[in-house]
Amino acid sequence: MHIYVFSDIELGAGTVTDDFSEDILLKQTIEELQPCTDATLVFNGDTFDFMKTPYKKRYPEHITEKISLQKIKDIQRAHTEFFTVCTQWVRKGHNIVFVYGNHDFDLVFPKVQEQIISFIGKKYHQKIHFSGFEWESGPVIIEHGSQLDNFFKVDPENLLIQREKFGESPFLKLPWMYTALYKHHIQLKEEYPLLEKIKPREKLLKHLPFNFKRHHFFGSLRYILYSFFIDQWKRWSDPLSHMHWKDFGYTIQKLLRGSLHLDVIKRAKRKMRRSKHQVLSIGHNHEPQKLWVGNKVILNTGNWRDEYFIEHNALLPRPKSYADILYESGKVKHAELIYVPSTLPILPVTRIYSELE
Ligand SMILES: [Mn+2]
Repeated sequence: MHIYVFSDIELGAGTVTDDFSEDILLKQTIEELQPCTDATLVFNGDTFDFMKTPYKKRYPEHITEKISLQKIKDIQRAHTEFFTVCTQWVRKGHNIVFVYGNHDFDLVFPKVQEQIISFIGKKYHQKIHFSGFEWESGPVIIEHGSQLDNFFKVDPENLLIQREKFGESPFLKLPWMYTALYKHHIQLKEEYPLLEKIKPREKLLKHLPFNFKRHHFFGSLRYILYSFFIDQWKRWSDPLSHMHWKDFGYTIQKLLRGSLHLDVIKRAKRKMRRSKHQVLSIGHNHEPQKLWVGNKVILNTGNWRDEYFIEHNALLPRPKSYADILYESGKVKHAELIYVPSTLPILPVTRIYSELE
């Protein structure tokens, strides 16, 4: 069995908050894959960026099936090549698996799944699978990684809730951090779409003016305090406003420490030590990495959205990456990360300053 894993593609609707633009590169990469045996292409979460896809130019919090269905249609219109290459792949007799991430557990809605199947080709429906938050095959286990992250973990058995007050349709039970990003940070993202694509964050911070940083630090602090001490009590009947004291603790701690990373590796290692699997593939934190845990391997497949690395006076487009895993009769033959150079142009570092103007 030959498995290819791509994570964090983040296909959006072609708006300013859509961070994916290398459609041709992704299509070519998938077209050029040469599986030895029967193969499965795994899209390991955040394939679709429902989070940053607006609905009627806004970002409604109570996300029903109707809203997610419209979003997936808008995403398809902006990224037809993705669906075309999926069709080519299943036509060859191979399989596709969609694993949920924190930007796309809208995939839980049956109509969203049906719509994706119909974009790829209804007659191939048996080749297209939606596996929830995990997928396993022989010695290989694949999950996005957000379930290992305190901020984005959700209860997979209770992804939907319903409250009369918000209409008859069930809506996604988003974790607090999701709503925070969705309500508070999306404005920042719309205003400064480039900043969030730049790594490492520590280096980016050196280029930002003190007043800008102070303004946004206090903005975030105010938002967290307001959410915890006032807003959730004011809107108690809305389950999405609830902020657990643990969330409060984590966010405050992270903000004060200036820690800007998503911690998933520690938990991934722990999970791997206990697991019967030989290979774990994750994504989520956008840091490609091959890591050994004893004789087992963790492959972090990085991401496919547009990201830059600050080096001297330039913003260098980061390479994309995917996992190539082969196993035969339960034994792993190889498990590698493959890097694909980005086709985006190098930007001068001054683009940071022009965005702030
Ligand atoms: Mn993620």
